[in-house]
Amino acid sequence: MTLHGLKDELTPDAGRHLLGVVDFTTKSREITIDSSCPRVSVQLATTISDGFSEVWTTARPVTPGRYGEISYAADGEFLFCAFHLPESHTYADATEAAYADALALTSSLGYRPFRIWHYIGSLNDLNADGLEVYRDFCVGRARVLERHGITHDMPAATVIGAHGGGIVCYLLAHRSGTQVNLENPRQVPAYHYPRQYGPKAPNFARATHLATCDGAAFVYVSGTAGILGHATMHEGDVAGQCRLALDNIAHVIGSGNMFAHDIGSCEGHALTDLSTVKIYVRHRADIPVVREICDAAISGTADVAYLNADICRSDLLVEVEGIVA
Ligand code: 3EB
Repeated sequence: MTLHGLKDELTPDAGRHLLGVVDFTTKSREITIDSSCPRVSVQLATTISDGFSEVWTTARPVTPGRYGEISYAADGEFLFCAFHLPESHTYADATEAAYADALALTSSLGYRPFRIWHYIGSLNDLNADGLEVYRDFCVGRARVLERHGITHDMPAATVIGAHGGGIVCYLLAHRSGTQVNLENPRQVPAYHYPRQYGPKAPNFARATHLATCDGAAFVYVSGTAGILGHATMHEGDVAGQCRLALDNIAHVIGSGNMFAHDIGSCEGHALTDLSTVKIYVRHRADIPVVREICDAAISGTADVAYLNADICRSDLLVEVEGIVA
């Protein structure tokens, strides 16, 4: 995956094929399938020049398709799929239906999801029933997973606020790699969060290790915040939360945690091994202090994007996700 400036037409490098494109831009648009793969837009830029595209490519030719409301493309080994739910007063039912379709599509084609992103407008606002939109979304997701008997062992994920446009969800899945979903012993698994955070707990892993059929290995790190146990730490202190989020990531990708998860082939990683990073900052004015802390911790050659966005708990000020490639 690479991050590029926004362009109408994207040309993959020689020998590569586009699998999916996500534009972080000023307007939410319907998902299109042009130049043979889905193109998704997330309303998270303030000006066109702030915008960028997240571009997923593969070495194999890609076939696109639609399944109900889901747009997808697949190359026989990797699959990218996405859906968009329009702005609504409640989301649980629509989330349940679309998630069910996404899971049905991936499993019927023989793929297993290894990384999921969700961008949700008005994330911390209350819905028509007085439930926070994030918690409303969690109810819909939990219902599908319960129906499939999935209690844990979900892949890495992100849920972040968008500046508008309902819910956009996209995921990556693989067919014959080896996937291990990682927890962080310093953090309570999300599916065990107590009821104070909402009627249905979230369900995602802290990271996913993927050894591909081509012999490559990746760690996809979930959106990670300043949480220890299940509690938000450093309330009101964006620098403290940012350092803790980075510590949490260092712990998840480090050798001790790899060993604890029986990933024998992996010697563990450090923050400087992250090659692509997205950093979400609740208050735009906090971006410089977050940037100073992250730039000192992350490699200068990494692709790093800073976005002004809402985060799942209203007391969280910063969240960091990334990929070790
Ligand atoms: C947290 O650790 C912060 O609901 O799928 C991060 C990543 C968060 C994914 C999700 C939520 C989710 O609880 C919030």
